Amino acid sequence: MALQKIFRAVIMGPPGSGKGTVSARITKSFGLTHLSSGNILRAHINAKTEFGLLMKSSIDQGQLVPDDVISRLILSELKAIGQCSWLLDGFPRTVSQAEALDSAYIVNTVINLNVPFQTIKDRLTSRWTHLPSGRVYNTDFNPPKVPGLDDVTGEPLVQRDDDTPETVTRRLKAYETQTEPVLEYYRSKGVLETFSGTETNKIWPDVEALLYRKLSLINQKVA
Ligand code: G5P
Ligand code: MG
Repeated sequence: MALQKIFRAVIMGPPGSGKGTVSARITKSFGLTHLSSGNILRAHINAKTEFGLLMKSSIDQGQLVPDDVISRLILSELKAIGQCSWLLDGFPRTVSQAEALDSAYIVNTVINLNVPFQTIKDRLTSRWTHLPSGRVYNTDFNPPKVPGLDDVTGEPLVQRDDDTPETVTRRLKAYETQTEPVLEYYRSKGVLETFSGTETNKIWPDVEALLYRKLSLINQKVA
């Protein structure tokens, strides 16, 4: 669908709920620019920047990085991509981050993936990632064509340092205490859309239908 007016969306959900997987489908179908806070942080760590090295230990321990640091980083990335429709994945993750985003942009829609914690724990131990692009695979759900290699570049896949069972438990705890209040924040603004389930393939048609509806409305307003 061609976008005539700028559309700004956020995708939320616990670690491993499928934000990256659904974002890739949204990008393909609707052409929004995808910005993942986790991918940006991991790119810094991979490039061994001073900033990345500072953030690495929090991330490896399953803790959130400081609000002011991540808010500044994401707002400057958004400024850099300019006037285009975007989908933010992994940010905001605290009410303070949501307020920082609000001070600069109006968010049109928040997609919330509500996936049970037990489903998530099983998924993350079998996730493989292509770090440079952020593409994700799963040995059960969407295995790469050649085991251990990225489909597009043929480069090696790695397992994330924060995907160990102990760290996943800590990330889920951080989600409950720090991120769940953000759902209430967006609910009270009337922009929250929740999709519940255990399988991305069953959730996806509903997400796609919602976005068709929202984007048609936006395009009609412009016409
Ligand atoms: P991230 O990178 O934002 P998380 O923890 O929010 O990390 P994560 O782990 O990237 O989220 P996801 O994107 O929600 O998960 O899920 P995914 O990768 O698409 O899917 C997970 C796995 O399940 C994949 O292998 C996929 O193929 C598979 N899968 C998908 N659907 C199905 C299905 O239907 N069935 C099956 N069997 N499998 C499926 O953040 C990382 C860290 O960075 C810091 C924090 O330290 C954070 O812990 N950080 C921030 N800190 C502060 N504030 C912020 N805003 C921060 N953002 C990042
Ligand atoms: Mg992700």
